[in-house]
Amino acid sequence: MNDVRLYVITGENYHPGRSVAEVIEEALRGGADCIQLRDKEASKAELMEKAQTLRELTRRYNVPFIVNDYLDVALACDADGVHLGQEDLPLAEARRILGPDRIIGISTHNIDQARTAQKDGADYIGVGPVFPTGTKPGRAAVTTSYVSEAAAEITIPFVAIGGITLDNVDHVLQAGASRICAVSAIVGSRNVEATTRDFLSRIVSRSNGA
Ligand code: 3NM
Repeated sequence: MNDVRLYVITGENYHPGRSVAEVIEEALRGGADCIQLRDKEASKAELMEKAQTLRELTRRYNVPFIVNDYLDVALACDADGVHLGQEDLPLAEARRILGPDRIIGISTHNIDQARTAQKDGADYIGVGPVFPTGTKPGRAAVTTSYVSEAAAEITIPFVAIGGITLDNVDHVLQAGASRICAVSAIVGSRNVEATTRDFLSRIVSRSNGA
């Protein structure tokens, strides 16, 4: 996860009438360098089909592929890893099932959760939601101050997530994030490839000290 700069998560509600494969391929063409399948509505069979499609696609672009929530789907499609929430299977059990080589990411919403995830052997953490977001309603925004805390203390890679758009991404980068994760601002945009490219150039210019 070290090299990841722009992590894109699927959100099919944001692109009615277009397939997840089509939209994610545009993000990959724009330079997304990690992809997560997140679908809280699909049946396991549907999820498996999407996972296989995205697995093939991400392999072609040589980009890590992560499955949200479901270890069985991740293993069955040979994903690179899983992403788990605070309420999901504990990290130690997930590690036992997945082995040492697959990536395990954990959502964190405060610095204590981040410390715990790091101590327990997470490969990366999510830090968010930085801003209020309709993609994960009902969860309070942690603001850029949690991004700064994580940047000061956490040594494993972290991705800032939640309500991040081209209008506010510079604040998140200024607060210390070097990896950005987004759903709606990318998969819901009119030109997914161009928007991905714009996000990436902001991230890269910030990490070059611009
Ligand atoms: N996890 P958007 S925020 C999936 O804070 C997810 O753990 C979050 O979507 C967390 O880019 C979030 O559309 C939603 O705001 C991100």
